[in-house]
Amino acid sequence: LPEPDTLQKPTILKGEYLNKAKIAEGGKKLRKNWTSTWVVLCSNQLLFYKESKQEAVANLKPGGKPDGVDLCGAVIEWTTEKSSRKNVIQITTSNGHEFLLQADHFPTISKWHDAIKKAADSLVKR
Ligand code: I3P
Repeated sequence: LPEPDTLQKPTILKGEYLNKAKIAEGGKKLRKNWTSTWVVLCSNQLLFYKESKQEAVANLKPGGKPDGVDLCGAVIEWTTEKSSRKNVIQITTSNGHEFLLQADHFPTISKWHDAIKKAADSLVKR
């Protein structure tokens, strides 16, 4: 299967299923809808796929185009206020999109928190 263009950027953290909810778009609040998504971290963006590459291959279809989040200027923080769930991080992009990412397994989400924060911070310092 051909690689989507976005996957040719250096991958920092390989795919993993996380729970995701987009809660605001351009500063406007959205109705929360948690879905499981395959998350891939590249140098300057976070990609959300419907399913992992293995599953796409197994289902004999291309992986599909991911949704991308530009991490330049994004703020990543733990939140206990935006959800009743445990282990939730919030990503606020420079254009006012807000996402929540969550995993029941704390070390899993903690690893993503640190990696996304590091990626975003490195983009700011340039
Ligand atoms: C939402 C749903 C979410 C919940 C959210 C509810 O209801 O139960 O799971 O978020 O809480 O509004 P609905 O399905 O009717 O839209 P959490 O699981 O993150 O708590 P919220 O309104 O406090 O964000």
